[in-house]
Amino acid sequence: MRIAKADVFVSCPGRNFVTLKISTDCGLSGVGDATLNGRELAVVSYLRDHLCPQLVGRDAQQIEDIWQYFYKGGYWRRGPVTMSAISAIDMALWDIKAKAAKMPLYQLLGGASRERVLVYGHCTGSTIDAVLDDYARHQASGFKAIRVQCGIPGVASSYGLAKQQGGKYEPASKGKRPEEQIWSTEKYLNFIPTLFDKIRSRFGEKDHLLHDIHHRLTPIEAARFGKSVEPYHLFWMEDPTPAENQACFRLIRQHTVTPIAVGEVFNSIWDCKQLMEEQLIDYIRTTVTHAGGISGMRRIADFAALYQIRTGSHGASDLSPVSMAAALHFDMWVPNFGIQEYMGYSEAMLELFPRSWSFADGYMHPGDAPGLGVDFNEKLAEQYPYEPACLPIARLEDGTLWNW
Ligand code: CS2
Ligand code: MG
Repeated sequence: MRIAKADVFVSCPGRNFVTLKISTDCGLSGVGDATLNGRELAVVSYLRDHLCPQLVGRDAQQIEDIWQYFYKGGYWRRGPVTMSAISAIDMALWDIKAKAAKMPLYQLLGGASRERVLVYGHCTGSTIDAVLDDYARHQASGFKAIRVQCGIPGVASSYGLAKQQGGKYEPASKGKRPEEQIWSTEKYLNFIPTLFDKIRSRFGEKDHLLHDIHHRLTPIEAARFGKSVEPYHLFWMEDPTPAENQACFRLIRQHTVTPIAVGEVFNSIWDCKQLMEEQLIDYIRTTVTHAGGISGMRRIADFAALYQIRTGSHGASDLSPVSMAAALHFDMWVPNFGIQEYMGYSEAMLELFPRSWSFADGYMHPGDAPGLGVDFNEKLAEQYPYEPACLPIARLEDGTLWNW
């Protein structure tokens, strides 16, 4: 089965998605997601100008050899651009292989390890009252696990807030320059325990509560954060501090039993090594789109299992419905599954990517269509050309550039 064509599409049905379609000489084709929010065109060029021409003529069944060919063969290993491109190829080839086997991908991976996939949704609001309303809406739509982000009194723009009340959170803004936001660690740390106290007092203990710190704290501040929310039993605190110096997570661990999730910005197993070997985290957030596709994620999850670390894949809506489909197949199979993020998509996005996955009662299922069970409507995509957009940056109140 030879690869006849590999095409890259950038489409913007409200936000930009990069989609790879690989077609074979036997008529089967597969899709992969290569979206790297705010840096989309770098991956488009990496694929179009460098990898796609080398794919044509290769045997589409040799997924592992193709992965190694682009990983080792590129010489410049790793990095988000390279790995997003490799990920999309890997996803598309697994799609083709599963279609050829006439199986949904999770069957080909080894079969279902569970009946359905627990997902968490995003509850946001600019005030505690707005958060309580949005939380009730999430409960009513079935979610059993809810991430909670709230505006911080006295801070003009916090991470994780929807632009309109009740709307979906979308961090990127249109245009070629990033929006600038202001951050105050002191105000945040003083406010957060009150938020979780209000949630637990109103809604009780039955849901899983999650929170994303989005790399904003230093290790000792993260330790204080973790301790201060222990009475509210969080499922996890996410990205408490940047994970470049992984040894600094030891300090957080010495002070708190609040579980830690890290890894949405990681792109290979090497980024996970120390955090896992020293058991400094509890959940690994890598995704099929940025960490080497299904093949990369399998290696990471098996390594994580040695340390009883479970998966909790990034599933923000800046990862396309193709990524969501691949993630759900992976989640159905992976033995050490923890949870999956699911923010949902707009109608326009869903129309562009017809799919077999479904959501009910706080859980998802990838469906039983052969392959990934997701398609890409190329014709419709012509109506949604690329629109430049950027992720924001954050500054402290005195103007110092901070981690967004
Ligand atoms: C986030 C994302 O979903 C998450 O946990 O941290 O919202 C992240 O900011 C975006 O994916 C960046 O593109
Ligand atoms: Mg996050």
